[in-house]
Amino acid sequence: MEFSLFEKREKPLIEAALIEFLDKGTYSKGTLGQAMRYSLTAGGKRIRPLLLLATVHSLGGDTTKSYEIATALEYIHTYSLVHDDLPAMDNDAMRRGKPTNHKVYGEDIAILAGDGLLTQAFEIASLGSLPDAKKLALILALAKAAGPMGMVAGQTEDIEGENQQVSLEVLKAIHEKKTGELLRFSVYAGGVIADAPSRVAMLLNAFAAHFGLAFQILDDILDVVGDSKELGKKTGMDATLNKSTYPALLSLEGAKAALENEVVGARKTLVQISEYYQTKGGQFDIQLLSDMLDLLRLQQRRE
Ligand code: GRG
Repeated sequence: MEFSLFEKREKPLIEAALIEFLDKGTYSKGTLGQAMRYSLTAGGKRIRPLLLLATVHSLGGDTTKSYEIATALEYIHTYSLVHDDLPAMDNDAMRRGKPTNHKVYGEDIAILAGDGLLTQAFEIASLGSLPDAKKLALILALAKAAGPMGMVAGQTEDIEGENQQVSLEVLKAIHEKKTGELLRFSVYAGGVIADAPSRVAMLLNAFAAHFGLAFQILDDILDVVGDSKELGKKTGMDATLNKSTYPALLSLEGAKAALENEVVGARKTLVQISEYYQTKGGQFDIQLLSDMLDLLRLQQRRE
């Protein structure tokens, strides 16, 4: 299936699920609920839930049982952006083309809205009709991916790396945690929901690692060459904060080559998954995830 068709079908369902769970919260009508809703509905690309659902679909799994965990994932991603934009962190005024949460609701409520999104994510992840053993495995993996061994650790290392040149190896390790872990979880969760055999789960993990790195390199490239209106946020922030990035360490051309390298690596793992199913029997729809990779590659060529 083409990703563009899949996205057309799934994105409205994701948007509906994001709001449905928010509306179930007793606090949803007050300022806290409004602040949570503001960032949830500010128009994100929904890459992580789409990647999760695309993984489930490509393995022939049931996407209808996946919305709780996909929603929980987007809640956590949204919280991370709200907190990342705070004055104590990146101090951003615009996100997704709109004023950041703290610019509208104040720092105190923005911090609490992030806390609310993070906590409610785990409540949502515990709902739905997946077997309890799968839910438990997913909740554990999500906590690890988002927590002090994953995204929070990456954000800490990123902050500590400001105003100093870090090596490419260190930069990669930061990215793997800060951005990579949630993307890796998206693909992992898809494999769990669709009962991927262990060999496929291993290959999916390799695919996700390449995808995550490609995604972050693209973000670094777009911060240099992207259009701030199109991106919905200020560009050039990495240079302002004196951050080590792929373009800073490798030059723009070097960063583009590194992105291409990750895309090629990711595609190889998809081919290996396809070959596995050809020999063992079973279907794998390679196009969906392959199309998502192409989107990463095309974005950096737009300028
Ligand atoms: C505050 C604990 C804590 C963590 C924040 C992910 C993160 C950690 C900060 C975001 C910083 C950043 C801009 C990273 C680059 C990659 C990235 C996560 C971009 C934003 O994700 P998209 O492109 O955003 O999926 P949308 O708006 O489409 O949801």
